[in-house]
Amino acid sequence: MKKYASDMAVSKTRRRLLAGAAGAGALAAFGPGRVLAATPLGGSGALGLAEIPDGTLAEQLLYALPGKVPLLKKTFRPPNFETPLKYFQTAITPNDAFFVRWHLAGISELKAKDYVLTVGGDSANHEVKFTLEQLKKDFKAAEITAVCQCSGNRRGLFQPHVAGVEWGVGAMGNAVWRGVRLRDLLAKAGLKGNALEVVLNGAEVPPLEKTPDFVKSLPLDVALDENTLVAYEMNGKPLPHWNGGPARLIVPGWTGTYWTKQFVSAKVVSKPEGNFWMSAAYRVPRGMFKMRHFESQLGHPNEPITTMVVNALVTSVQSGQKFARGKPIPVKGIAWDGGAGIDRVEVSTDYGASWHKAKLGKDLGRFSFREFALDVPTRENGGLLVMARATSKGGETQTEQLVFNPAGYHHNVIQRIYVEVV
Ligand SMILES: Nc1nc2c(c(=O)[nH]1)N[C@H]1C(S)=C(S)[C@@H](COP(=O)(O)O)O[C@H]1N2
Ligand SMILES: [Mo]
Repeated sequence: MKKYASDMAVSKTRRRLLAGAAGAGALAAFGPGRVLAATPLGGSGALGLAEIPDGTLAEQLLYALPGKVPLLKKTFRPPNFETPLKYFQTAITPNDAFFVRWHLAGISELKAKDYVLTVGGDSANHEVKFTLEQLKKDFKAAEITAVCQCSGNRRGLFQPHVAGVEWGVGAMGNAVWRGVRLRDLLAKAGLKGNALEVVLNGAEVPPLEKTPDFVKSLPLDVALDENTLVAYEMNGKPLPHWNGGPARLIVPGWTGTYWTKQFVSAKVVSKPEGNFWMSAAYRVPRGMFKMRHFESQLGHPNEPITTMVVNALVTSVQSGQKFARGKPIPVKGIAWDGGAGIDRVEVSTDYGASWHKAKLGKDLGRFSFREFALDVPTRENGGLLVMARATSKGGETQTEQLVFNPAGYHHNVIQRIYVEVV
């Protein structure tokens, strides 16, 4: 079994951090005490989750990139911008509100007329090149509704705190993507029998020589999956520059890191891709999460993050909000997972003692956000803890306690929103 130098370092940090996590887990346990410590509306509550540490939000401001509505600024260089909660009130996220995540500051200004995707590699029979025009004209178009979610969505909620972009709940979005199947392009190149992975690269180049280029890889079967697309349209419009225009990869069910933007190079290879972004970054302790395993990239003690875990976001109720007694509280939101589809969302207002099934919205496919709604009664004055819990058709459900990992991935703890009935 393959061993990475970086695994050793992660292992040491992990032991230290896990020791801390035990304490934090106890703090985050069910109970009004913890919940009452929530910041008032307008602070962390404005994001719909009471537990985002204030430090995370102190430097946060709304900023409009060209072509975008004001988004929550995380960093300018590289551009990392999060979608505000209100844009998740519907299942499809508008293009101009869709989150933006880049690793390197030097984003290419690549125009549609100059776009060329090269498909080759040592396990391809030959190298082929496609312009945007050719992708649109020479191949059958395919369309899919799918969630793009950063592995580190909700990292800002981790306790203890971990390093990285301190995302709240909006490092995700759901769109209708249109493009061509990657497998149709790979077929033009021809695959050799020893093909193992497909290595993906975008147009940007690292600003400093010491920063490794952002390169990812996928298992061959995922690259060949009928749902893996090279998309040039998002919600019926040309793909926005910030979201990877002229064309990007869509890997439904898999976390955003594999969704290469300004996708210009696919190399079919016979050996596991070993660059920093595969061997050191985007990895989780091995076996910690139930997800698809990336067989050729397994290591000790960690493995790559792959498919998303089941999750839900309440969009109609915020911590600290007051509701009039006698009128029901409309609990609405969205749920999603790594591709099994959503089986049910249940709501509790009694600290998890009883759960009530919400009504699910229109089914837009197993990779899409699914809306849910339930009116909960307000019989007496006082505090209510609103929780919503999604379960996938694969039988997976959200966790009550944080599954701590040092990179801050896969946060799918059931939200606890404390409201008051007056
Ligand atoms: N070329 C390129 N593609 C990229 C990235 C990047 O830094 N460069 N970041 C990835 C990550 S980690 C995520 S979460 C998604 C974010 O997509 P978005 O900016 O359209 O929201 O793009 C992915 N594709
Ligand atoms: Mo990401």
